[in-house]
Amino acid sequence: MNCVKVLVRNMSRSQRWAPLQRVGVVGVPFEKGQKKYGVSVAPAAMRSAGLIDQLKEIEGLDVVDYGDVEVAPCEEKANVDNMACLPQVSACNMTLSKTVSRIISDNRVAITIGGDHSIGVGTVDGHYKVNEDMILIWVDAHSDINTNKTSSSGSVHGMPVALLVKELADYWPYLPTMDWQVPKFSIKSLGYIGLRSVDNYERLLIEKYEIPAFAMEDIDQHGIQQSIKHVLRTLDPESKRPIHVSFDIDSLDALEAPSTGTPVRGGLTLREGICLMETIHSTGRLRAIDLVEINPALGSDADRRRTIEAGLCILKAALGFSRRGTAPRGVLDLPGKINVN
Ligand SMILES: [Mn+2]
Repeated sequence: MNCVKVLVRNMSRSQRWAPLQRVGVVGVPFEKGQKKYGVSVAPAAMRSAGLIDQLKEIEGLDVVDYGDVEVAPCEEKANVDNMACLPQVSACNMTLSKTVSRIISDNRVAITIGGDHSIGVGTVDGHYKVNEDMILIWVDAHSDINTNKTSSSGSVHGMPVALLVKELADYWPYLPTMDWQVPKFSIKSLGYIGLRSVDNYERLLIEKYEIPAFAMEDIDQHGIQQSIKHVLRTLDPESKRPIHVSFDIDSLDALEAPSTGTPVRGGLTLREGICLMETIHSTGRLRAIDLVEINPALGSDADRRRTIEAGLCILKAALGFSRRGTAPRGVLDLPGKINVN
């Protein structure tokens, strides 16, 4: 009796959560959330490395390219202490939020190619506006949850999580130009994977709010697959909420992805990154992926190629590419059909 019940429940769940085979890609050539030149070139570099065609090669995947978000020059000055280029960050994210909302409303997985990680404000804001029950998996060497008061750099790419969550709204001063973004997402729906460079105040917040955070030593202990499964179970015990993955390429070890602005050694191997994304794909509930902080201007040609290739592997793993290979559909039925004639 119990076995039958479990089987029926599992069947209905898998029917309900078959992976969405439709994706929309948007590029964000934006780099004002940090200080190094080059991360804005990543969408063009990813496209010329074959991003769209490689996604189209995944069996059954319907890919639409929504182009790049227009990043208008922003002359507006807004004086907020220790927060560089806030008006530019704000303007870009406002447009991006609308685009991500549109892609998800079109019943597609939103794939956003950054750009620096400040664009996570726009992608999560846009996703949340369509799916208020979404959970957020932040895959990163850093926790990106500083405010302008705790940041040592003043770069907004270290602050997007703190801007997004409602529980930290009171930690911020009034932010001119940011009125469009009202933080409603709850810190209780956030989990981390890959941490290994966390500031003191960031650690305080992770502990205060009991955020499921798997730093590299936790991944060493439990393995990547059990780590992500634990985070997903903690945030969503009933396995029913849409998933947003914000993937910073610096979560990978600097040997795997050297062309990035703030590399940290001792990170995820590419295989762990692939396994992580395959596990998330297998839930059928992935609805948005950000791939950020690839900087093709840093390092040698080989570094640049290796980093872009790693990014492509991560995206493909998230969208159903199988390392085992995929047999063409229907071919095994052919002999029977041929015999009819
Ligand atoms: Mn980041």
